Amino acid sequence: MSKRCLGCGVIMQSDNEEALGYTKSLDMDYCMRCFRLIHYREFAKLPVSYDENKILDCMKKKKGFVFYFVDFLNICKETIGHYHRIASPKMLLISKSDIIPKSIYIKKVEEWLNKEFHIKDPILFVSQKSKSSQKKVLELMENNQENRFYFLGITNAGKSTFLNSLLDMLEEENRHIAVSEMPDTTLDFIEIKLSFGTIYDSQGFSYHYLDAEDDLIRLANNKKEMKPITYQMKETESLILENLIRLNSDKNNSITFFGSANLKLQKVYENNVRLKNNHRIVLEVPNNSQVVLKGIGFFYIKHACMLTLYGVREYECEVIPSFMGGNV
Ligand SMILES: Nc1nc2c(ncn2[C@@H]2O[C@H](COP(=O)(O)OP(=O)(O)O)[C@@H](O)[C@H]2O)c(=O)[nH]1
Ligand SMILES: [Mg+2]
Repeated sequence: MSKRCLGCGVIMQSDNEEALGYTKSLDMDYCMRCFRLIHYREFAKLPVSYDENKILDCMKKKKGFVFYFVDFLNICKETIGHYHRIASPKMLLISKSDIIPKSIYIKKVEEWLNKEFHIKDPILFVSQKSKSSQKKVLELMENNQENRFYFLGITNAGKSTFLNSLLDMLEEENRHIAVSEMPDTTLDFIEIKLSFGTIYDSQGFSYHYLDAEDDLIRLANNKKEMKPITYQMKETESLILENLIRLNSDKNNSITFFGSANLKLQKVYENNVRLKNNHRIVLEVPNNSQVVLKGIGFFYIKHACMLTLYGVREYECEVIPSFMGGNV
């Protein structure tokens, strides 16, 4: 039987150094790509892009319970859309909940998810740091009539990290899966057999996250509670996020950034031309909206406006009603 890499799930091979799954010796547990990632933190980008229909089609043939992960910063119609397309019994997990500011009332976020994203099934907030969320998921699995559990969700949501925390809890840390700050770390289903059933980690659904430098994606990967900063903006001012995005509201506005504190934001005046030559889009933003920059974070925009963004494509962002303000 072909052997799968414990880190990313692809079938291992020792013939082609350039192809996925390469290992010098088939006795190893990890392919070369995962070995280098785990030991030297070297990340090799994928030569191919994956297709979410592949996972959805695959799930049609499988019987089991799905835990669907979306991290708090990437909640939007595209990422939740895949959840609705899964026919199996399922539960939505909002991951990386450790970065949610304590001032945000979780119940309100839950109501917002019910109302705006039509989530009927229960929702759970989970994180690598929350032992209670890990216990809850273990309990759900132990008391479930299914004995196959699929960890699906968007790429980089923290699926493999969460599974590793469960393995730690069960004192099975020698079976860790490869994780990284970059999307596309897990490449296929990885099967972990446990006493109460089998967990399958997956490659995850890709989505239209912002095409940014690797270093920036790493910076955007927040490991601490967020401290959102609110900017009182005049119509003549713009906000610049790193050297990536420029944003301007055509009216005086109050704009709050939710994202990694490692990302620098700067206020500039109209006569500053930075990033103005980049691709430009104009969005109609209603009162109390969130503009999600997929893969990076989101801006809360208090007042209705026309918002100009430089450095972003239409499909890399979404305007959604916010859980802040008076929407919920
Ligand atoms: N703040 C925070 N970061 C996390 C958490 N879980 C994972 N991460 C980070 O998110 C990135 C992606 O994690 P990974 O498990 O590879 O995601 P996957 O693609 O869904 O399997 C890594 O940099 C992790 O350190 C969490 O609970 N909280
Ligand atoms: Mg993974």
